[in-house]
Amino acid sequence: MDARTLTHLLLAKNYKVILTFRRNSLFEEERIKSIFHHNPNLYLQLCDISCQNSVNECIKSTLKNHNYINELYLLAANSHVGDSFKNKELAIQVNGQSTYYFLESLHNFSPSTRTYFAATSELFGGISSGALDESSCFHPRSPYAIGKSLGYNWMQFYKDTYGQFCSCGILFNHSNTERSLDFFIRKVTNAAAKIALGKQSELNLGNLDFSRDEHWSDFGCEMMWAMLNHNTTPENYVIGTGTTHAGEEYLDLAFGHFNLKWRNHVVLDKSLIRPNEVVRLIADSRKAQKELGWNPNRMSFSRHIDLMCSFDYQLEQGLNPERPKVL
Ligand code: G4F
Repeated sequence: MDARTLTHLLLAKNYKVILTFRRNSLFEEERIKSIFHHNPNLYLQLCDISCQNSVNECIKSTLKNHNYINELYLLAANSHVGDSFKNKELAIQVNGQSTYYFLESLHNFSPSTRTYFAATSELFGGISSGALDESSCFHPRSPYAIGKSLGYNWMQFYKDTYGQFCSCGILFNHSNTERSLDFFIRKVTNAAAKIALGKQSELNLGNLDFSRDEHWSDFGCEMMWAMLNHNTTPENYVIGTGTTHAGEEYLDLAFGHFNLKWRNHVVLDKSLIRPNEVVRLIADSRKAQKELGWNPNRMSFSRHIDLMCSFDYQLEQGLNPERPKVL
């Protein structure tokens, strides 16, 4: 989701964007290029981020073909927290150790490249009260978050030791219509749309006793760019709205959009409950507000859910909705 959203944003700024992709049995290039309407500034580069040799080759061939890499955004991850409990070592490799491969390669071949790493509020592990800022303690509760904490520490290491420009965005939950269907918010908006259309009657969910601080992804991606472009000092920033929403509030708004009652449709599925859970997340983003111009109140949560519900309703009708253009 973030790579797609950020690519839209960078292409609109006339950047030349090189997207890495992993080889698999399907031929992916055409599909990826068509998402961006075959923009001539978009290039694709094969890379398996779990393999040091592949990352090295990727950096070297990008430098050979394009001469320089001004900015590198490390967004690729196994981003499903629940899934990481089943694939623990992969979560460490992909979400953490891959950061070392890129930073070491840049150290050797392109030390002036500015690097962004997608850190996450999952690092904090959640708290019962109060808001979390850049100085709050980390308490990772999943293999996903343990991997991300490794990546975060590699960023600090290359910044402190070699003076590389390394900036971490500690983004709280974020989503837009490019969120995949296995994340709570999109699973809920999409299911509500399908139920409204009579295409589905039940929705299986796990734990509802959580709350999250959720922003529209396009706004968070603007901050990723700002972190690498605002001044000469690399810093880490918390990005969130400062308000938190309970699981049931997501359901109330999404089902309410279609005049439905979620209690008539939601079924508890124990297999979706995680072995350990981040219960409550809320951001203190004052540093980003002051230094990057982050506006935590740019979109209300109800509008956020409405936009996703409207998109999913059109999608489930077989239409081809455009991603919402929001200001
Ligand atoms: O939508 P989720 O899977 O997102 P989660 O775990 O908060 O992580 C997201 O945000 C992080 C930033 O804070 C990112 F780092 C991460 O990559 C990802 O984008 O789950 C949200 C909540 C959880 O408490 C989960 O237990 O929803 C609960 N939940 C209940 N039923 C479910 C389901 N989550 C999912 N994915 N699917 C369910 O059926």
